[in-house]
Amino acid sequence: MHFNSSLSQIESLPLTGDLTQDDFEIDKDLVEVPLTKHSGTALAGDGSSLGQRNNSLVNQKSEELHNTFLAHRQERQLVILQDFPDPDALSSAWTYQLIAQQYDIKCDIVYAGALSHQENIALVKLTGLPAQRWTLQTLKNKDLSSYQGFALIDNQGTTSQLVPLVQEAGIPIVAVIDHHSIQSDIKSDFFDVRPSVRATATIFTQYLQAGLLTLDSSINQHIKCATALMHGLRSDTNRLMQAQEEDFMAAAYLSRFYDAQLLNAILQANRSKRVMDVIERSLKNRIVQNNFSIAGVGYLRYDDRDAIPQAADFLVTEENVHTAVVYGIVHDEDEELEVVIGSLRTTKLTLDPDEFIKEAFGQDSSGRFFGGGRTSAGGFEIPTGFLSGGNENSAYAKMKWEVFDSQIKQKLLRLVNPKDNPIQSE
Ligand SMILES: [Mn+2]
Repeated sequence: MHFNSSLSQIESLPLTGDLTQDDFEIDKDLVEVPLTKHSGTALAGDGSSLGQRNNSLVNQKSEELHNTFLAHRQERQLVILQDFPDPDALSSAWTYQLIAQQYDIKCDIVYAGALSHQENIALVKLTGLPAQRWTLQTLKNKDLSSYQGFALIDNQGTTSQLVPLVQEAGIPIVAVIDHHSIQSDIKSDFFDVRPSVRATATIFTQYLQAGLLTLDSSINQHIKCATALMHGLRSDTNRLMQAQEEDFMAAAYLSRFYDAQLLNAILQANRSKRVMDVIERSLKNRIVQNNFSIAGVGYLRYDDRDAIPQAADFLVTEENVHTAVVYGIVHDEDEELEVVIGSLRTTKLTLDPDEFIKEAFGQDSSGRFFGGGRTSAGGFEIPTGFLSGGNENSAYAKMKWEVFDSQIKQKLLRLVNPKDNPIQSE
């Protein structure tokens, strides 16, 4: 794929950052101007460049989001993240909250699991990012009737334990903004899911550029939010190595506002000993076949869950390996929760992690896939169901691990070595 945007097209990107809180009539016009200007080009087909088509889509989506916020003025909303939110999700949710504030919409950013990666903890602490952990227990004690809607950012509701309960409480879904492949047929007032974009932070930066919020270098919170977005964008693009034109354009815009020193401080966060131990186990246990590296790491504490993607990140750096899959059984004693969690990382451009994981593990009895992905990364979660718990009996715990380990390996190796397919050979 090559891009043919000339400098003049780059310059023609609208930077109409003039939305003000008091003047929505003018705002609407501002957002509409670039839309009419570019819509003709977008429909032209052959002659239109990628840059222009994106431009027109961004303007259209920004205007739709503006109108959605207008229609929901003065509401209170929940912004629900995946159970283990990453920098892309956290920074994008914060941006959503800041944009929504201009419409007198108050947002609470919530996640059910834990901030497990050391960089995520550093991000939240150092920027003061306003995300709250709401366990299922917290949710039960909350008065949800004060919320008039909820938004899903960097997910589509399939990776959060909170979503089914919030839906049961009758709270309508207002917005879905994500870059993962379509995971379900969820309906919302505003829907912007673009799997071709490498980071949700890119989508949000585009909203900022289209004028939904004017970043101001003299506002500390804006600097911190821009830094968080830069971190989200970098971490979802493997430090920009998998970034494409629009991600670079977004990073270029953020470079005017972000605090490089603060970003450096976030990236300097050290791994805990337990994360190092999981990486060690993944190295010991890995099997490499057909350029796939597969490692089961046994049992992990809930708070160390993020060691799994970090181990996969590490295993994929081995010579002759293009794809790494690492998985383990994660248990949370407080919540009596036990689930097999896995991460896939690939540098192979032709391997679609979403397709691979769906093909390998299939769906549960209600038709829900055990996992999915985006460009170069994917993940899965398989409940241990009736087999969960009882781990104080070490013989049982060992047997259980061996069953899950063998079953996951069989399912993966069926795709890795189509010739060894146990089903076909019968
Ligand atoms: Mn993301």
